[in-house]
Amino acid sequence: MRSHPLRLAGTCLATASAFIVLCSVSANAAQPALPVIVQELVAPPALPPQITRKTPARVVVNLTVEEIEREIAPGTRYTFWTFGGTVPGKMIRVREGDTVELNLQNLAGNKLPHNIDLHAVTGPGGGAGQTLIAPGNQASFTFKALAPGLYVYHCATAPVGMHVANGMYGMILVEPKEGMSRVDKEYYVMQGDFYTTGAYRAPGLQGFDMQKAIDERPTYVLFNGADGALTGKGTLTAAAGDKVRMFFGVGGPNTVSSFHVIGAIFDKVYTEGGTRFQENVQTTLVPAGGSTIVEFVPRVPGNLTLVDHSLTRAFNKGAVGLMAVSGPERPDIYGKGIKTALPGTKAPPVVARAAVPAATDAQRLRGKAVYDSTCASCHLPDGKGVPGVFPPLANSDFFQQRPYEMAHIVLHGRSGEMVVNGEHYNSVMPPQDLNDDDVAAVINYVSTDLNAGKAVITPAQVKQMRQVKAN
Ligand code: HEC
Ligand SMILES: [Cu+2]
Repeated sequence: MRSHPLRLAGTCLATASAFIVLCSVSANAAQPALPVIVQELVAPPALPPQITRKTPARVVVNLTVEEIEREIAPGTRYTFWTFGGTVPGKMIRVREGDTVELNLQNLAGNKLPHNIDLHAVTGPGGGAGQTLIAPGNQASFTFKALAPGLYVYHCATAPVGMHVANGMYGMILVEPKEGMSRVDKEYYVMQGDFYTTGAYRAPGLQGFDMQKAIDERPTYVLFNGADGALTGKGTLTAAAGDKVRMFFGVGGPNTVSSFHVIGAIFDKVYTEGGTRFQENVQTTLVPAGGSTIVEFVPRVPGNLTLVDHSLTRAFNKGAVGLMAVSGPERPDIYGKGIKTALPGTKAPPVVARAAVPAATDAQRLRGKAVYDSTCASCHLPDGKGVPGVFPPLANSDFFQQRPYEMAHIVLHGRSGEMVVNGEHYNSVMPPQDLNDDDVAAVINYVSTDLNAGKAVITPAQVKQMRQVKAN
């Protein structure tokens, strides 16, 4: 696209109307061609690095639609439809004024047509029409990123709610021309609601339940497409004093998020992913198909917990994530606390204990099944836990001191300081939604198989214990 001044000069002389047309083309052609940059796509919660460029570019984005079966929860599988093989889809990062060349491939092995609608596009459909393709095809279209902001993209193929519910969303960040302030850590997290034929954490391969989706009764509400994506090995990290920036979006299709980080106050919230920010915010509301950019500085060590503050989603549908913060204790900011009984208060009544028969083979198998599907995601399949994050259940001195009482923790959850095998933990274990038989089976399994102990509790005792509030 080099300019040819001689030829253009000649053409401009032709006629009055040709003068206008051809000379405006020549003005375009005279601009130097934009440098071409191929976007490097990475899996969430990572994202492309901050842009240092001060001039526009043509950014080439190669996105592949992949329909893949994988775990939605430990022991539960689901067929996700994805942009780039991940939920959310790989994050795109460009600069205001860039021209984006979006190349979409629908793999031949896929079953359905798909497309992409990017909220960063100015124009009808956001690219949906240009990119609608059957399996085994590719589509390409370009758009100019006119306005800075954090934008959701998603599949817009009918039934759109179903394509989105199966994981077809991601985000594109259009950085303002002047760039963004430097931070120490950036993370990319998206919330989505999922509708499976079986109940929450029902094992095996689950189908999509259209009626639940229409009724807006999600089985799962998840961060980054899996129950436990941001806990255990997926726990986010930061050091005390780090400037943390989080790009948070909601793919939906239906729920909005009351996004909150337990133990942090957002210094800045770029509400709805736009240009202006609010300061000192506890919880920010993020619409379906919308986003927010939050910035905060963790100051004390321990685990921060990401939640949708519509809390049964967090504790009963999976919308929980962790950020492990390292650094020295700061009692001036966050005191340890002292707990004592009120004068004259007796110890709480102890639940009467009958002799516990040895577990049968069936009970032990049941205990292992419950463990693998419910506990292993945090405490790990071998029960060794994650130092400083999830305490070990295998050879745990804490467990062995009062194995019977551990059913309290499973029934009612637990939070706060604890020391297991000399290591400090200060986190949250949500109450586990299990029946009396399963609680007894899993506690006995942890006792016999992970701690070389004996069976310690019966379902009847678990039932009694449900009445007693945990402390
Ligand atoms: C979402 C993650 C998560 C799940 C799922 C979970 N736990 Fe925990 N668990 C924790 C955390 C975090 C702690 C530490 C809580 C604290 O710091 O107060 C903990 C503590 C414990 C403890 C006491 C400490 C120890 O290591 O002995 C026991 C016992 C326990 N969990 C048992 C279970 C059992 C049994 C299950 C499955 C039925 C289970 N947990 C499922 C996160 C989890
Ligand atoms: Cu689709």
